[in-house]
Amino acid sequence: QTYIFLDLETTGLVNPQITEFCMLAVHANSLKCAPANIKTPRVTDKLVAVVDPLTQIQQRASEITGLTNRSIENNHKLPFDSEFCFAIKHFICRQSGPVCLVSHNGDKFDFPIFRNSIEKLIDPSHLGQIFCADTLVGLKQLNQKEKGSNFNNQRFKPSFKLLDVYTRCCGDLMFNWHSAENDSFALMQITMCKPELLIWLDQNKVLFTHNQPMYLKHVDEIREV
Ligand code: DCM
Ligand code: MG
Ligand code: MG
Repeated sequence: QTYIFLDLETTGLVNPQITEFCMLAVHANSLKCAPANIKTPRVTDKLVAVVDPLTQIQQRASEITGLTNRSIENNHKLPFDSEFCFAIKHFICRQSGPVCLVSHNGDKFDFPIFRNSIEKLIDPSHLGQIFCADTLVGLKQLNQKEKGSNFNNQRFKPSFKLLDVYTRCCGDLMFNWHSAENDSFALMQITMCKPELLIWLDQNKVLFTHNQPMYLKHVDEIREV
């Protein structure tokens, strides 16, 4: 019934801690029945917050996200604490269920990091029965299918970076990415422009608790794009 587009900014790729959190909730009625020219559903709920990671943000992460330890401290942002966890829980509970979290590279990055952060504070099952699905996996599978049916396309390897997918699907350039809200919003627009991706999400969602928490994996395993 409700898709929650989730994006996290973090301290980096190794032992990542959340620096910015965004959930953008849209009801299936708004996503599926939108007229072709409307890419922004009027009725959306958002939960966006900068959180203090309580650890050093890697330089590269600061460069791309614009978030530094100093700016977070100067603005007196609080850590990912149990109050914030309850805010998330209540945000999810306000949505008409069943709810599916949707994230780009979610299986390897956002879902396990999110799970890791909440698990320290509450039992993840307290979020209710929520599902999750990874658009990166979906778009790659759909691309394989299309390739299979078109011999001329078989050697073309498209990029699956969020901004490249956005340009391909929405026919527009994406600005200011690596902001959790902008990335979530772009992902929502991609999903609206690609009905077959929505069908894929519905057919391939798994329970959120199915994901393992993070991890200390090698960077190559986390980041494919
Ligand atoms: N990240 C990074 N270096 C990159 C890409 C990403 O350290 N080259 C980290 C910092 C970002 C986080 O991953 O905050 C999430 O990336 P994205 O903005 O693509 O969601
Ligand atoms: Mg992301
Ligand atoms: Mg992002």
